[in-house]
Amino acid sequence: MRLLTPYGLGGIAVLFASSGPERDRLIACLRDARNRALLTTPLAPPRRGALWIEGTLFDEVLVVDRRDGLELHVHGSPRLLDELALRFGPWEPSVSSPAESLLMAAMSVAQLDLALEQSAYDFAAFLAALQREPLAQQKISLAAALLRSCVARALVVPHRLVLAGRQNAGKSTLFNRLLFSERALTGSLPGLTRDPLREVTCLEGYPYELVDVAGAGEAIDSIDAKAQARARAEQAAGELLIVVDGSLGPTDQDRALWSPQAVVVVSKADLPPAAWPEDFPVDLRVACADPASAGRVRAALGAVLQKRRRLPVAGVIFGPAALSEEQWCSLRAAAGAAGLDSA
Ligand SMILES: Nc1nc2c(ncn2[C@@H]2O[C@H](COP(=O)(O)OP(=O)(O)O)[C@@H](O)[C@H]2O)c(=O)[nH]1
Ligand SMILES: [Mg+2]
Repeated sequence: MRLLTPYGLGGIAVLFASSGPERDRLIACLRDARNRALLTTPLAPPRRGALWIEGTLFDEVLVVDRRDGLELHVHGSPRLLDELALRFGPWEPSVSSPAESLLMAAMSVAQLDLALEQSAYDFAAFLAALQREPLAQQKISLAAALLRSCVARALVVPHRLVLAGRQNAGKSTLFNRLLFSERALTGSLPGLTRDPLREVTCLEGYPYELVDVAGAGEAIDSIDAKAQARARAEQAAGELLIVVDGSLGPTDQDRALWSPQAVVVVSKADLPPAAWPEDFPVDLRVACADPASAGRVRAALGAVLQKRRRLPVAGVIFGPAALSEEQWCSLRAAAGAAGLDSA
């Protein structure tokens, strides 16, 4: 049975049982308002019913009998869906390929272009054909597929960036601009950001998971101290976007956070700048206070990140590529078997 709506996100979930035994099994569990077997025929008007399983009323449902199967509208709670999955087998994916799922969920034109390009290929068939080539040719083809797939994966899997820097540096303001929304609380009061906030956005076509966390500084209470500890844990597990208040300059804490992978953004470029130490690299200077700066800030940071990650202009990649984890694993296994280093 397929789940046609996103798992656990809506008040109502739509399930689909295609014709045959799957449909019969479901119909056997349906009762009408008078507790009789629910009779339905393809293209009959939608009917209200009750879903009974093992003598228990599970849910009140809407039954839509379509030509190619039965649609069941149930309540969308994850708990109910899990119980139903136990009885009716695990949900089949409602889309048939990774390219198709990217097509449904694309957040940028570049992702959409990639999804359209990749849906014209059958990756499994491509990989099988490639493995029948003579070894020398196979190695060349696999190396090219690995390269394409690295770019494709960068277009599909959000790259995690955790904001870091002292309280009031402007982290949450930057986070909001990058998201085009007032997602995080901002202000001159220290300790405004507590639980880590995570959002995905596309910059120059590539997806990023941005994590806004509490800033480093004096903890005003035990809640703030815990928030700072959570921030350090997030920062230890992700690549850093260090935000430094340009009117104050970097602190020893900023220096301690720095690594060659970190991206340093100097905020408040509209204010008179502090003296800046020569040995502390800067990747970008921004003025974020005005929401109208969002487009500019997003484009500038997107370009810095794209260059840092050595990624091409986002879009089509001119050949079949691994989009899902599963495809990526099978490509790497094939490369390993052919004697290529795919790390
Ligand atoms: N002038 C100016 N003020 C800014 C800028 N970015 C942030 N601020 C202000 O700095 C203060 C702290 O910002 P916030 O984003 O909450 O800092 P956080 O503690 O690092 O998350 C707020 O009052 C912001 O309005 C900027 O680019 N220019
Ligand atoms: Mg904040």
